[in-house]
Amino acid sequence: MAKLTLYHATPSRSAVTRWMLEEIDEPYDIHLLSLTNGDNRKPDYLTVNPMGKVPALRHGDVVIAESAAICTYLADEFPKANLNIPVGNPQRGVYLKWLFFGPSCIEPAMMDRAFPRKEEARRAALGYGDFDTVMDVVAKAVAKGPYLMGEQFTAADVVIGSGLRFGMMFKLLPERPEFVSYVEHLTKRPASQRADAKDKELGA
Ligand SMILES: N[C@@H](CCC(=O)N[C@@H](CS)C(=O)NCC(=O)O)C(=O)O
Repeated sequence: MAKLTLYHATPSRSAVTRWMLEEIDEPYDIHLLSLTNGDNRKPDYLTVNPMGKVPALRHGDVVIAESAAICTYLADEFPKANLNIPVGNPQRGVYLKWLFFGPSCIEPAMMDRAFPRKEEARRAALGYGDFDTVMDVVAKAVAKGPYLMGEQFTAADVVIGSGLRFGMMFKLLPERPEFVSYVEHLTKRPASQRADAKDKELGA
């Protein structure tokens, strides 16, 4: 089987993909980069991800960047883990919506709030609309539980759950009761706990 290597830094958004790798329960290697030392901007790594960002994942000859894309890829590539909604299942549309909602709505809404613009942008011009609507839509989706897709835990929970978890941890997102209980439930998963423990060890 083709080897999996995660280009990783801790703490960083790469934690999302480490959790996903633990969920699929396949062997993988870690290529650790120090963001503090600027390893992510060195020529060697720019050939892996010209954006100079972590994470990136190498699987055999293919290299994938962008945490949500990596989670989507792994879920489809390793269907035995039952973390995807396959092509042909009508629910895949909703599943993909949530996978894209993380990087295209939650993340920019959160970062625009953390680093406000000098001039207010028109709501219609922003892909996410406005912060409060994004929060309301996510709160409603996670309130039903236990997972975004109902009874099935999927890669979408890894992406959205991580976004909410780290957003609240860094005080960039409100600690809404729906977010808190959803994240608490997700972080009890053995794969999430393994990923945290391994990253803690790396960071020590
Ligand atoms: N959209 C990217 C964002 C990745 C990202 O911003 N990673 C940060 C770490 S949290 C990084 O590599 N920062 C180093 C830098 O930009 O110099 C993803 O979700 O994978």
